[in-house]
Amino acid sequence: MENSTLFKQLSSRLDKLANLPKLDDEKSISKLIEEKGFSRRDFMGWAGAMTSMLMLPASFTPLVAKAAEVADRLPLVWLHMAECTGCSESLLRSATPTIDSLIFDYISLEYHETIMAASGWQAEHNLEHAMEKYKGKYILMVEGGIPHGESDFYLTVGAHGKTGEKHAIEASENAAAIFAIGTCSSFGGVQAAAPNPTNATALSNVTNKPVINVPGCPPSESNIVGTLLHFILYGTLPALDVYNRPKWAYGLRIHDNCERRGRFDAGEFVQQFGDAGAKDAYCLYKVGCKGPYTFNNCARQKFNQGTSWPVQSGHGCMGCSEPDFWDKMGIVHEPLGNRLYHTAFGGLGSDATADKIGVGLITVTAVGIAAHAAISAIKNPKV
Ligand code: FSX
Ligand code: SF4
Ligand code: F3S
Repeated sequence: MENSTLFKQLSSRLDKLANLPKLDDEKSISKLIEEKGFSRRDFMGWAGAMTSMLMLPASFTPLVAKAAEVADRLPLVWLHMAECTGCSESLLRSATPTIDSLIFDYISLEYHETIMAASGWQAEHNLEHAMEKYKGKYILMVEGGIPHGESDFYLTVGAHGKTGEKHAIEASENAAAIFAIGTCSSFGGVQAAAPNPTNATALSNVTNKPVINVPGCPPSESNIVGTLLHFILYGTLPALDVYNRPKWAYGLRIHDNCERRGRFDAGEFVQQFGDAGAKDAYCLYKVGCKGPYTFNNCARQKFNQGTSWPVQSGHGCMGCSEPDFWDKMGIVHEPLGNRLYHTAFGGLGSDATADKIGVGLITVTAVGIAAHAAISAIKNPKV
């Protein structure tokens, strides 16, 4: 689509949203920004960065700013399942609030167990009320894996002791859009790791509605807010990869944008934590970095107000935005190539599962990556 046509299309959607009643007349994004000590310039800078993250031309920045301004027109329901609450923490618990986290202060968060004041019967009532009042209009974000089948009683929520699975299914029924926030909700996550005693599974396995996965354990605050802004702007689903992840965030490997990539290409590897290579920011592949097999934008977006990300802090990527990373990405501090070498010619044998496509890709890539690391060790035995 031509940029000018897209611009008009997004503008007219935002105009329609702007005409919907504000959920709180007293609140406005500009007031909130000022209260928290940001200037209009900071806000526009943030909107510019968001625009580029969403892979839109810079001329769309005013639209992204407007999308943030009308974010309060869309009610949001956020459910917690089996997880550590790291996804919410990623977004909300920064020492200094970012503009990303302000958007969540501003949006009409109708239900969120971590931050709402209500509890017990009242909380459950609020959820039912929001789902009824905003039927077909609310955005649903679900965090956490969902114990299901015979073991769904490993998770009950609220005064009625309703199972998490039932909550998730009911809330999905009339949502305008559904996002699985974090690897747990997207793919089952840590509690679905073998032997998966609670039979935890992905949100997409318990609802028949379309689910957009925003994985990462946790995902960055910018990927969560970007997801929301994308929906406000377009009102449709983003382009997705094979695991239903938005391509704007998960289209490239960690390895593609890694600041240590030059070290990798030069065959300069950390051999063990604390060695001279580690101090010189050499590549972390040999101490287990799974960046070559992991699709996410951490190297660009970073965490904690954009201060750092795993590789920058000296630890390899653990593959946390990939399905079943606990089981499939192997031992944390060992290169994946060491394991896949043995299985490359016979595939992954009995371990092959429904996401064979991804695993297949990983197998081929892993052989190449491991071969590079092995050859560079011969050429450059000191590193
Ligand atoms: Fe935790 Fe969210 Fe990991 Fe899971 O994050 S950071 S265990 S993805 O569901 O709370
Ligand atoms: Fe970066 Fe890891 Fe790739 Fe090395 S292997 S360049 S540390 S992503
Ligand atoms: Fe996760 Fe790797 Fe990013 S471990 S946070 S996907 S660098």
